[in-house]
Amino acid sequence: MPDHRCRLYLITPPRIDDVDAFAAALESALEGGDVACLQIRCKQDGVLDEELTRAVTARVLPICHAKDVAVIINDSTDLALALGADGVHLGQGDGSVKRTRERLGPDAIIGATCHDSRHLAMVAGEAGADYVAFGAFFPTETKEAPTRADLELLSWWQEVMELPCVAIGGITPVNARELVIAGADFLAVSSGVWAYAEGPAAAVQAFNRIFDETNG
Ligand code: 3NM
Repeated sequence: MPDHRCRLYLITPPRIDDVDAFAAALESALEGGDVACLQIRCKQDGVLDEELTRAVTARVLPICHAKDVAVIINDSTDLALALGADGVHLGQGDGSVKRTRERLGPDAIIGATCHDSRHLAMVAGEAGADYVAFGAFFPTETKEAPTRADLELLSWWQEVMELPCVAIGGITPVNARELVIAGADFLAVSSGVWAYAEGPAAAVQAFNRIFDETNG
């Protein structure tokens, strides 16, 4: 059992056609229970949609900040700076953690995608990342995930490292429990919340119930 409570790390849906409708869905989701942060991930065929990122971020920042939910921009330090977000999530090709820290300052949240690699995660940690993300744990249609990560990686990281780890990829309330027990500090979820049959608020509630039950 983990000795601290796992938290939900929301990721925007793979498509946002209507920013206001998404804002309403987000407000509903945040009524469902605790959410640590929202990652704004607006990509079309793997390419960052800058205009949509700007529109979504401007719309959701006040909603998130009213609920103490941090806003993290996927891939772009420039946009994180320009939009006044709380941090950035870096893919392996999105620039170095060290340089990003210099640009964003000590208080910004900087996360790093580390796939299934202990080595990449240790490098990111050394460079000053605030969290490392491992995945994909389960099949996902949200992204063409290049690697599959396993529970043993989470357990090892939790045992050896202080730095928080985020589990990502295909996570739903049905498969979340084993990740929490293995040692994930955060579960990063997109479709497991937005496509949940009973709606996003019920999904957030279901995840939080699991976090309560597995909190050692
Ligand atoms: N990164 P869903 S998997 C954005 O493996 C992302 O690095 C992944 O969305 C990785 O919760 C993934 O819908 C998709 O599977 C997450």
